[in-house]
Amino acid sequence: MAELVLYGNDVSGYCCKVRIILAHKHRAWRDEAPPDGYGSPAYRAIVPAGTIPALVQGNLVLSESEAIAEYLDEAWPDPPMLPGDAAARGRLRQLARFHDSRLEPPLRALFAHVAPEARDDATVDRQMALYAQRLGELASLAVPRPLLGGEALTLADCGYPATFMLGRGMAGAFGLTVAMPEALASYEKALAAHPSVMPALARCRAATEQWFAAKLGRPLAF
Ligand SMILES: N[C@@H](CCC(=O)N[C@@H](CS)C(=O)NCC(=O)O)C(=O)O
Repeated sequence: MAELVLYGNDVSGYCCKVRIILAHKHRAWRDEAPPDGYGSPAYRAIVPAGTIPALVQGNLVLSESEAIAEYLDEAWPDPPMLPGDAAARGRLRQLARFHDSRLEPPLRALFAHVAPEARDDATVDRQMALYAQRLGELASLAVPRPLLGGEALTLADCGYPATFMLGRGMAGAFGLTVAMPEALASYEKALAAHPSVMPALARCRAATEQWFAAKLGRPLAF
């Protein structure tokens, strides 16, 4: 079987998501940086969308972390990460998509505002309020037991560890606190302690700490 190559970087939460799934499926893979950076002509010659993460396996080139996630789950069904009947699977997909389309975007909108000299305080307040609102919506949508699908890690869980960590970093960078709904606080702890999550999250955290320190001109603990 052709080798799995993951194009990405360490700071991207979407790459972290895919690394968690690869680890949970006990897959060996090779990490590659996009040649000349993501979005470059050299990278687009390999991955037309120009985004990271992308998974390449022989002739197969996949971008979009959700497509990669579902491919990995179908190609290596053990352990199953989208278990249950159609309704259960629909709920898990809903929670996975909620991460990508609702929870993470308010934080992404703040990337350009972390450096103090480039910061717009009104944008920071608006996007951090939106992030807090979306955490509340997630707490209404989900019943972690302790993970979103119960005891076992599912595809619904894999985007959240890096984004919860990034949310804490953003709050720390702006001198704010984000009130984590109680159910999500225990969920975050359960995720961070999961053996398939820990290595990918540690790697993402180290890169994110460096990124914040470079933008802020000082170390940031979060
Ligand atoms: N929906 C995409 C989001 C991935 C994404 O936004 N990646 C960023 C880096 S974290 C990227 O490649 N940005 C380059 C661009 O948008 O051109 C996925 O799930 O893979």
